[in-house]
Amino acid sequence: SMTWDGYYNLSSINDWIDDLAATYPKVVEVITGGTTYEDRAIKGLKISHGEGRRAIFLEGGIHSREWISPATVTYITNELLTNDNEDIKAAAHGFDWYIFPVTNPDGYIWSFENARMWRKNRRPIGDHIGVDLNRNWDNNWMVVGASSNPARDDYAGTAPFSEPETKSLSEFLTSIGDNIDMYLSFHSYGQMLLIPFGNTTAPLANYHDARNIGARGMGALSAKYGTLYRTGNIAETIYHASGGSIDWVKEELKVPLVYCYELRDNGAYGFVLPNEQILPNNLEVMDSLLELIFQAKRFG
Ligand code: 0X9
Ligand code: ZN
Repeated sequence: SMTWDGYYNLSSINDWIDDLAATYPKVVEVITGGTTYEDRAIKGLKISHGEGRRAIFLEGGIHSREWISPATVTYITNELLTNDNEDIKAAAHGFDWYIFPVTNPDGYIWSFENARMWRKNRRPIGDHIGVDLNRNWDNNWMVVGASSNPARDDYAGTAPFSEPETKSLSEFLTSIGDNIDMYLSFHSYGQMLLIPFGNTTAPLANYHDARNIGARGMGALSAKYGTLYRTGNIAETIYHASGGSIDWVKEELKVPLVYCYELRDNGAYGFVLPNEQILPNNLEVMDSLLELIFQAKRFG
């Protein structure tokens, strides 16, 4: 089992998913969200306490150097399965949960074993390696804040969904899309909760509800340690960038609530967030998630 006092490599996370399915066979199912360039499974799990529930989708680790993302997603998973708190149990039982802690497995291994700051996948493109999987989705592909230069960290790929990871994960998403109430993508760093779209500051149809719900969630996040998050439109709050996962999920799958967390910190340690901050981060994000769910119900 995991203790979240350090970061776990891909095989530890994948073994842990198998352990959960063995421990909770009636509730946990191992699922595959697709396949990577290096032919690894994008391994995840579905938590379900019965038929007919709406779903929440958690996407972690699409940028491999953002290690706090899989750490957060695995922690949430564990809480949903083990915590006896009434609110957590209600969330766990009230929804189907589709959870992928590491959606860029090839990159995650590369970041652990070879280059800590690796962000992209590992597909060779000419003399360079890797596509930014958060620029490769088929929504406003290559419109803004994305590069056509494979040497760059924000290289968008050769075409929309040119990458096996985004293509196969998007196909999995399409298969369940109608059921999803909320989609959360976990990144670091910067302490923000981002709302589509990344190509424009023009508000999406339910922007004001999404922002209200999000801001209340971030209020709950700050209660424990005073950590402050900013909530708002991607283009306004961080920068213009298109081809990201949440934009596609919002526009193509019409999922009502989609958010991108930029987790701790504010730049003191950046992507290399110290071990001591993993649990505090996880605890405050868990508080925010429960509040997001609660507020989403209030706003219908
Ligand atoms: O640039 C990104 O992909 C994200 N920031 S990060 O520092 N983690 O790389 C922001 C993603 C939000 N943008 C869209 N979904 N369009
Ligand atoms: Zn990121």
